[in-house]
Amino acid sequence: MAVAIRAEAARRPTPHFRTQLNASSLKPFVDPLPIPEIAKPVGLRPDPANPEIKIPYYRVAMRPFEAKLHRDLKPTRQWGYGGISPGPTFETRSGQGLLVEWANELPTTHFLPIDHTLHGAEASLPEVRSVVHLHGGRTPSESDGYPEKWYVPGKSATYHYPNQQESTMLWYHDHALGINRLNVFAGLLGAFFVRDEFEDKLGLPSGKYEIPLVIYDRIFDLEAQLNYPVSGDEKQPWVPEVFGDAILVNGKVFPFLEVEPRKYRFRVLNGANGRFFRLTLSNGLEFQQIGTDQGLLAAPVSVKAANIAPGERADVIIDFSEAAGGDIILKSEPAVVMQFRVARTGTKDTSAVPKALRPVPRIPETAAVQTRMLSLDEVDDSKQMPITMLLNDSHWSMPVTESPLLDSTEIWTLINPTDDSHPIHLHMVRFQILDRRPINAFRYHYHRQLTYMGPPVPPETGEMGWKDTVRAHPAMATRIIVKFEGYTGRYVWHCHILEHEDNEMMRPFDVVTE
Ligand SMILES: [Cu+2]
Repeated sequence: MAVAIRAEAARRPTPHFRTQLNASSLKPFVDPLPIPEIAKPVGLRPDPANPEIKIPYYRVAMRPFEAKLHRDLKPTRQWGYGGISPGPTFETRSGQGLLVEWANELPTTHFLPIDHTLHGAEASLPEVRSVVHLHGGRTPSESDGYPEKWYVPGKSATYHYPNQQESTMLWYHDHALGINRLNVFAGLLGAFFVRDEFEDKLGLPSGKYEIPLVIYDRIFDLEAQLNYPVSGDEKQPWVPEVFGDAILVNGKVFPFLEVEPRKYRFRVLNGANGRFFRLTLSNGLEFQQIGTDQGLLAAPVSVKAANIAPGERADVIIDFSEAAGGDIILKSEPAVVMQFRVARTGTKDTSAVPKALRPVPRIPETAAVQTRMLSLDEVDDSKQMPITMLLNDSHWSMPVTESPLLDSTEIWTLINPTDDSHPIHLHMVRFQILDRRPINAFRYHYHRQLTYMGPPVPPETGEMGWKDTVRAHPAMATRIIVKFEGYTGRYVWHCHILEHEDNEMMRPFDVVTE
């Protein structure tokens, strides 16, 4: 047996970073923007919450595939839900539950560099493991995709999504402990829309005028293969962040979209491992943000830029009517993202962007029964290189310390003495951002003394809606107010920079009844 294991280890290629393709050498805007297909149910099954009722049943297999990501690139090996990346888009209705069998039909060896020194990715475990999480879903604990509930090729799990929540854009992606960053980089992500009557009645641009934009960055080698960076230490290939120079939208590098001179609704998701996007239009055109992670804002806000960190969504309206016949580039300085080619004429625009969207009543701070001070920590080696990232100085495997009561409201203060902005995501719940307040990061890091250095800063206008992911900026204490409604059971909260999440920046929490 020992001999067999050694032979297996010898066969495993040593992780190394191959010569990188310079993505700026690729001609931009030569591929049309793909629109991922809509997922289709394969039948009906009894609702686990009420077996009298039958609800749609989907089966989605994770499979390896190859696809051309740019006109001038050879096909790239990827892993995708339904054999595409992004995977099929779910179109669902609020309150109408569904079942998804997520089948792992991946190969048994990984093609990206696993770091076996990370917790949950030990060499004794199967290389290829997967579990699916619906980000932003108010989902029962057993269907939430707990990171330790991974399963291997040949196995599947059937999850129940009750969709008891307001209309918004969710997304599904891999969440397997210790290799989540690699599985998502390989292509395991997709969009999931919840619709409701309230939103239908607003008359927002819809049908072919409502388009998902799933944006992420990748690095390629000279053979157009995914080139996940490594540290140089072959035993510990983990790197603290990944920033690719190729920006993909819906699976194509720097695509273009032909639009009519009218309003469009774009449902934007940052699906990157670690890159933050600050989306602007090349002509300085303002656009309207109408929603954020968990749904519509109270009113549209005019913005010149939309900031979205990994995991966050922005619901935006771009009106191309003043730009008929022109080209507009969507950018995230210094990179280009994609191009809009505006036709000279189009059909009559009967869509509306009402001045009032959906009321977002602010949760009063007095509603909170508990305030938790939670630190975001980076542990460095003697050369100031990060070794691990922690939440509240705690490792994943330590006992649960956050056990909010079901239906209670809490304030979580995320104290960030590090140099990075960490997008912090709580599963199952939605929350509001109260404020961010500058702190003395040095004093907090070394002495655990919290000293404020200025007054609280209110959230950005585009952050005033319901959120599930918040940018906790460096040298700031970011406060969120959360009502733990939905389900009891075990969930997780974590940094959505996937390299951080995989290296301990994730913790369980329990929603309890007493
Ligand atoms: Cu982080």
